[in-house]
Amino acid sequence: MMDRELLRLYFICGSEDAKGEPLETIREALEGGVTIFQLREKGTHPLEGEALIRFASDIKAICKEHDVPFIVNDDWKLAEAVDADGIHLGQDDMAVSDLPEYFDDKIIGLSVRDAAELEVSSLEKVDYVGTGPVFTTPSKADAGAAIGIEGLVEMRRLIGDTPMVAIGGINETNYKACLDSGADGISLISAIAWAEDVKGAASGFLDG
Ligand code: TZP
Ligand code: MG
Repeated sequence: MMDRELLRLYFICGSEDAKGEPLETIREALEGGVTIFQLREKGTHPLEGEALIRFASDIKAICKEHDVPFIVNDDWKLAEAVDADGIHLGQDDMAVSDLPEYFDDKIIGLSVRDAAELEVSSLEKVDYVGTGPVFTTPSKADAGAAIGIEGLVEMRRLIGDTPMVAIGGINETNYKACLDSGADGISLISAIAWAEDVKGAASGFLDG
């Protein structure tokens, strides 16, 4: 099982989730105290091929400078190519059990929104669960209905001790409720990526 404290402030970002230069946004967020980072390359013109590998390698180097684990969303080949610290899979991605051996000693995250998804998920090799969207999110069109704080509490009850990070619509007014309701940490895109002051926004989420 992973160190659950690493989940405390989980920043997710892709090349389109930034006002300016994405690598600069990521650097500022890490300077603000982000504890784990995920590259989630979605959007209208996602980077591909060599450009994506270069972007991922640059992020990995920034994460390394800050001693922050670097996780790749969905794409195990990219994760392996850049020697990432882990992978995050959703319910519609490949099965955790089909991941190659490379991931045996890496961090494996799985999105599980509710009891029904938990029922069809094996957590055997899973290091942490991402649960949500807790609130309405501007960052994922197909995220489905918000599960609310009640949904988070219910997931904690169902998964026992498994490390869990809350995701979806988390901001400065609601993050403490997530931490008080069974989440080991909070996972955010917009409240950090689109903040006027990225570093200040990130560090603010470490209060309390
Ligand atoms: N999965 C569920 S909600 C979400 C993902 C990737 C998006 C979270 O972004 P934001 O902007 O923090 O709501
Ligand atoms: Mg996915």
